[in-house]
Amino acid sequence: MDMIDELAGTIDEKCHVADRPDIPLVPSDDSSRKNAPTSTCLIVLGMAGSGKTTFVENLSKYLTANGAAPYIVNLDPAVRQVPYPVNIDIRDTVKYKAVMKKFGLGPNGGIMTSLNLFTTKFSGVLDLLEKRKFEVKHMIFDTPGQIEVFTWSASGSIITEALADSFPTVIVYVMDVSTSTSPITFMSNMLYACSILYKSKLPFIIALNKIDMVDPTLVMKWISDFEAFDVAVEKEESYAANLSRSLGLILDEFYGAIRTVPVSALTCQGFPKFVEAVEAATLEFNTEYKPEMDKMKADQRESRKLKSEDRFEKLKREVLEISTGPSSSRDDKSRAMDTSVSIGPQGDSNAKHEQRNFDAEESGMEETSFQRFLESAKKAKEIAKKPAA
Ligand SMILES: Nc1nc2c(ncn2[C@@H]2O[C@H](COP(=O)(O)OP(=O)(O)O)[C@@H](O)[C@H]2O)c(=O)[nH]1
Ligand SMILES: [Mg+2]
Repeated sequence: MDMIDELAGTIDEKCHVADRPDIPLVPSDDSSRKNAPTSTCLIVLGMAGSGKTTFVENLSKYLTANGAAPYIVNLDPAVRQVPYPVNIDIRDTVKYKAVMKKFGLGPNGGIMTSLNLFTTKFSGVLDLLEKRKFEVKHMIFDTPGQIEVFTWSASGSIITEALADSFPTVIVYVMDVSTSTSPITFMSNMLYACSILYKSKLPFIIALNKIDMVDPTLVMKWISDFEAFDVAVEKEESYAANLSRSLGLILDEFYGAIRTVPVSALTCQGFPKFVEAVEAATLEFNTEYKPEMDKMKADQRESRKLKSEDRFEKLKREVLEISTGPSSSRDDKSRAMDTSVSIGPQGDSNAKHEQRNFDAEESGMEETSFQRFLESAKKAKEIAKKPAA
């Protein structure tokens, strides 16, 4: 048993999800529910201290007060106290301090490794979510304080993709408005948001947080009007200001692909607008993202099939070259092709064997080129689309 299995073993014993008893459970295979809308997953991301946990806490209170208690998953292994009624808590599965000790890691490595370990058990989480998908309208995922642990790790991508494969999934980027009032920090925040949008390729909402502290009018203006941002950045005298100005022009396209909602996670100000934005993003997922993903998958299967046929033809021609020699005339080759059976069972099985090798090599390349294709197609779609902010 290796170290991960050993840890995962202990995980299962301790990991019993605190499934909230107040949400009634109706079997998801109930035929009357087949076409009912399922829960929307909200993955809450943002810089450390931007207010993710406070946002999840008060959004949960707000939704509960409006008759739709959400299902909440805490993915932050290092949080001391979870201030909301959590349904699945990573801390029940992985003990972050034990992981640090066992692997000799610092705090960030401990958080990252704990999330990786949890991800190895994520199919269990999906099973639990599946059972609840008709019972709750929103499934909310609070993520680790350090944003990069989720956004730039394999486990973050695996979790995001697994959720988007099963449920409408929306990224909620909590952005602290008080750290965005200078054009340069605003631009850094926006670049980060943009990188997450292009990486996740999912409907995206910016929750512009802490508006009880700082008036968001200026930042909202910069998002909707490049000229206003340009005027602000002109007052700055630095290389970063020049860079920000150029980036501002480029990111103008990106702003069209996102919804920005000013909120206060502390006072619940802006939450009704936020819930509306979630509804619009869910619709966008169902009508645009999902069909596109399904089409991409079908195209991928078709392209694999065509490539495979093409390769087989190529292989046949090569076998022919060998059997008839390079100087043979076209007719000779065709004849030899007709009698290819006469090459014998040995030749035939070699051909199949070679094709299998070829297939194995090529499928890796196809995977990469498909990813590239997917990204550029999605990017074009997102840039083209300009929903109202
Ligand atoms: N004034 C104000 N403070 C907030 C708001 N949201 C979060 N905070 C504070 O910001 C700090 C960090 O919040 P937390 O939710 O832990 O951030 P996280 O690291 O992103 O989870 C805490 O002191 C919160 O009380 C808000 O809307 N307004
Ligand atoms: Mg937090």
